[in-house]
Amino acid sequence: MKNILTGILLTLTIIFSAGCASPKQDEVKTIDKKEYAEKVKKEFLHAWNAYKKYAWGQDALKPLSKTAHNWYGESLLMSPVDAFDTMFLMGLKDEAAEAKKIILEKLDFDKDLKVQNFEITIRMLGGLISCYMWDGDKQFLDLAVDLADRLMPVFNSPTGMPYVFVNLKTGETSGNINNPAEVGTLLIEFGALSKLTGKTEYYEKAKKAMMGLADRATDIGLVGTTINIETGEWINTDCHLSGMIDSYFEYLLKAWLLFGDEDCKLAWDKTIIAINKYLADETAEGLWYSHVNSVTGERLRTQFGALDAFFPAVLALGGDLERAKQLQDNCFKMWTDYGIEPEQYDYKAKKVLSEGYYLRPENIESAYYLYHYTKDSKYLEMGETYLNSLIKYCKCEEGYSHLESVLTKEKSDNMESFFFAETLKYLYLLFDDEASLKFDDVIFNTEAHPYKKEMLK
Ligand code: DMJ
Repeated sequence: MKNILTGILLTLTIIFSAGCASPKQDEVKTIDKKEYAEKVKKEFLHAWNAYKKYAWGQDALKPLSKTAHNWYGESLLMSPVDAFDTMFLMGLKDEAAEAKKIILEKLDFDKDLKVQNFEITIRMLGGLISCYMWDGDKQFLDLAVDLADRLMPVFNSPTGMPYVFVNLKTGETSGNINNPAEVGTLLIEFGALSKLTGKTEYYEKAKKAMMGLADRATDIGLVGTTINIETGEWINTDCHLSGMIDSYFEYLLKAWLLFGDEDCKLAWDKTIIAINKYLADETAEGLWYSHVNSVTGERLRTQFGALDAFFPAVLALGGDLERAKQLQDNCFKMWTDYGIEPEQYDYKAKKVLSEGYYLRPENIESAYYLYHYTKDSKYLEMGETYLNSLIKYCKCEEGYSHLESVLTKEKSDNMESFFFAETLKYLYLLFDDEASLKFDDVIFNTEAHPYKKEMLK
């Protein structure tokens, strides 16, 4: 009898405590997310206020010397343009209004400046289109059109693939050795502009550039690192997920998802098969992606890095959640092994190849995507780690800085505008529970500017 009673009591205790535990746990998670979203916002303000204090109206803050930096000698207001939609999503109304005011009053592209088409497209054109989509003021769109028209001469090459540089005033182009990232990461921005203005030329030119690469993929379906855009000849045949190629892969998938462009889907389908066949490296310690020769498929280096860490997000967006989860586990490990991630890493030798950390967002971006798709709280915990590491190692008296070395944690005097546009936005959105933005309603450009699908039909 005693045993029976004890059994009943135990069962009741389990049922009772289980019944109480689950809402409590949910409650705790919700409170944590809100709290962390607020913490990220606070850090955004720490960085933004420093920019305002020492670099207002210039491209970027140099946080250690407390001076300003302009990419091309004269300011193109890179930080305000890149940061605007983050402030909008964070509900920082006063800051967003100040940024809007200076952009609309001061931003002028009629300047004799030789600019890099890719960076200006993803940050400035990409940012202005997003400003228009979220704020609604047509003056943002007018600025985007003016800028795009000044960039358009880059496409006047024999192959249609863009030159690297263009002068904003004269339209003079230069730089015939380009790379897949700079050739094939233009269609989301130029395509969106076509949809918003009805002027089809932007879409056509940027798509021709992207297809110029897809059509020149090697027999095994890969691309190299550099290409002569006048002859179409590959110069460097190293294929990888890192800088100079990365966002070309991303835009094949995203252009299909955003515009329903079947040619992009076809190219993406072929490319992802080749990437998983040749670059993927299933090691005893999980999945990595390596460097290979794009012609032969031969593995060249077991090298991965901070930029490559965008790929779990792309895998997840493309529907391959299993590989996405496996790779993200290693991306996170690459971060925690050093307290913060290195720029380049040899995953076989477990050796840092390039020591810097440049406030990059990709690892965080992937955790955000994976949390969206899985709702697994481990990705929130990753977010907590990212935030704590940023505060511990990169926060300065005024703003946030790059690290010269993740080994020594020595700081360096830079704070790129993508820290506002991407790093802090993805971190905020990870904790924000879709309150400011519904993941499925947007496609992010590679600078984390979210484009509303409904406006681009
Ligand atoms: C950003 O400018 C973009 O995300 C680009 O695609 C890669 N590099 C930086 C961030 O690391």
